[in-house]
Amino acid sequence: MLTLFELALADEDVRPSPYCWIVKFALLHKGVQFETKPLPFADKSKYPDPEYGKVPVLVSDGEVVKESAVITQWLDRKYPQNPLVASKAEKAAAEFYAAWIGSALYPALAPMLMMRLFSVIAETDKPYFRQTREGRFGKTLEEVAATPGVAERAEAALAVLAAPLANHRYLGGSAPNLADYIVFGPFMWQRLVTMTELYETPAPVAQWRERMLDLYGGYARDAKSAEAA
Ligand SMILES: N[C@@H](CCC(=O)N[C@@H](CS)C(=O)NCC(=O)O)C(=O)O
Repeated sequence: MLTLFELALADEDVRPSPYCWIVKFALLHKGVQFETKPLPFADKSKYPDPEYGKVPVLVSDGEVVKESAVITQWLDRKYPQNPLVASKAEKAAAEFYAAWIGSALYPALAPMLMMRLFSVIAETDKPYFRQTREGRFGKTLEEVAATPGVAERAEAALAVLAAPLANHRYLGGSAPNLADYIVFGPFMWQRLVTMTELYETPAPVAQWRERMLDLYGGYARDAKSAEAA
């Protein structure tokens, strides 16, 4: 059995970590059985590798595999059927999208989501969350939430994503591949923190989002959101 460790909010059934969503989709793509286990943000002693202190971590028969990109490569080696990336070109495209979400999408989404996320994490995690995130941003969570122009920034980023999605059902072409799962991570992060529409989504992106929610028996659509908690 494969065990995926992921972060949980105050309601342990709410699991929005975007990098964990990449791995969940990769596991579903492979069709392998897996279980998920919740972890708190702050208490690293509960982590399979406390020193690493991050998720996703996948444990397989005592083997501990860390970091989403390493895990997806490990999955393609261990389960060669139905590759997540079928060629070097697909791998290069996935790497491009990973960099794009980091430079274009997260900087726009994070200010919109940080305070909302803070309000739905466990009380015991709040001091740790505030300290680490404020250290990362170099300002208070309240100041981060007041960042101007983030909806416009998200819309500009999604206009780029709409270009391939206007011509293809998935970033992987006619079927989803790792690029889709990487880009969908931030969308799940947002969806499980808030269902509120925070910006205008171009039609090709909105339609792709619905297709992603429907994959694998509606696995992502059925995921519990903090607003339902
Ligand atoms: N580059 C890593 C990023 C992992 C990461 O940032 N994980 C976050 C959750 S999405 C985390 O573990 N945070 C723990 C913390 O904030 O202490 C990957 O791709 O796996």
